[in-house]
Amino acid sequence: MLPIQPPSVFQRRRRALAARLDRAGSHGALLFAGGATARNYPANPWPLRVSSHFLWTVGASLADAVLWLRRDRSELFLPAPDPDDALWHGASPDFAAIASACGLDDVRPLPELHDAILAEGAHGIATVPVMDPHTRARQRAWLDRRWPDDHTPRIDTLDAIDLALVDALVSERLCHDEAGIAMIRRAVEGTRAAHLAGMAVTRAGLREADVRATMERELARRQLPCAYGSIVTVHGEILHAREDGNTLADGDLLLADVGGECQGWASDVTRTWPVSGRFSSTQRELYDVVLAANEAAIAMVRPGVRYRDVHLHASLVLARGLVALGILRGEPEGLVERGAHAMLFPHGVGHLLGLDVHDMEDLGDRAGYAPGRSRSPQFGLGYLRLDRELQPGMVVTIEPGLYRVAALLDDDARCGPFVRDGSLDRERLAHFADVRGIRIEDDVLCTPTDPVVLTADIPKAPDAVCAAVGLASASPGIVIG
Ligand SMILES: [Mn+2]
Repeated sequence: MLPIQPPSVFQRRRRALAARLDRAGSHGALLFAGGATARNYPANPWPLRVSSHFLWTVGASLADAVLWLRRDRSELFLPAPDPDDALWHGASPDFAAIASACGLDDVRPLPELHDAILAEGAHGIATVPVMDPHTRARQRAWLDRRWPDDHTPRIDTLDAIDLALVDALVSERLCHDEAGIAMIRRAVEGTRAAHLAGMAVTRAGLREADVRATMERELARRQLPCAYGSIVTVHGEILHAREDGNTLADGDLLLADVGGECQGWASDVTRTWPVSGRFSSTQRELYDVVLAANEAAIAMVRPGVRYRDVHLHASLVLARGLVALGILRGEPEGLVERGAHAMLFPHGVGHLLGLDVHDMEDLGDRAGYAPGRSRSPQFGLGYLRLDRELQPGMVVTIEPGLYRVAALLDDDARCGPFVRDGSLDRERLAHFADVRGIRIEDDVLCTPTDPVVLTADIPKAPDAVCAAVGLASASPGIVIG
């Protein structure tokens, strides 16, 4: 698959990355695309998803390709096509067409790269470990790296030369260029259609899988793969619910966390809506609390604001709402400081979004956390994936939620102290039994001035959500899968 954006986009990125490598004293880098993993036999692979570092610099999705990036030259190396490929997969990619679409100096057969590495010596060439085990084994062998082969190496144990490449990639990829933002917008367009279709088709008696199929259909017909495993569930309290066989009933809330990706650029959106098209009073009260936290956090997405403070402010707005409803007791500031809100909001308020849904999380916290910062030991805050000052061009998710997780509320070590000191009123919470989980997630672009909510057109105000639910049955002319 060749890039839909002009070659100048990738040439500019490669020049910027090469200049950083040069300043770090490295004379070149190999960026491996990675390959498809076989299921039970090689001709039946899992879908190919090449490395995001490769996509960022080359733009094309080419299995087992390797970019050799140097200051004055960008060469792509491709496996020699198997004679049977034309029979089963159609004509092999034309090297000249790839070179032209990606703005490369040359495209050459992969064996020539291996020979060149052997001739030049592997130690001066930087690389980043990829997830695909076959490619990682090749990286270790060709470049003589001593990474463990059973899991992603811890980033801070990489060789200095590789770490310089990691830091150069982080510096370049934290803030997106206009081309990258345009791609996220394209992904968001499809994701919006998916959420509107999901809301429209929802009615009691369907299964979760029916709604998921309707949503993913909107992505598929736009040729957008899912950026992550869709979550469409009446059990919103299961943070990464994967089962989707439950039948929808009036009185349920349906939580849908579904997003498409456009040539790798991701969107990540959650909406929660009532199956009947009407919130109960208890559902509406908690929905309004989550929405207030979502909006307050979005308003803070400005240059120089520390993302941890966005998380803490969202937590404070949630705590205030929960105190007003009698579920939490005490001063909201003190409750957040002690982490009491995490019994109901156990995760971080969001993360970096870009070419990966959790952008650059293959680099551990090297991307998400500013140098010198590390994860908090406190339950809840410790799940925060991003703790940097925001800058124009960054795209982050803002996704506060409220969940009644029985296993967490029954966990005496974590929750007991807050029940015993009266901070959490479990009897009052039980009054909200028709709420299992609510999350409202938007994708937000930091600009020099006001934040831009890329997902603003996907309904989230309660009336707008309710108006969108069930439209397909109300207007039989609308054809749903
Ligand atoms: Mn997310």
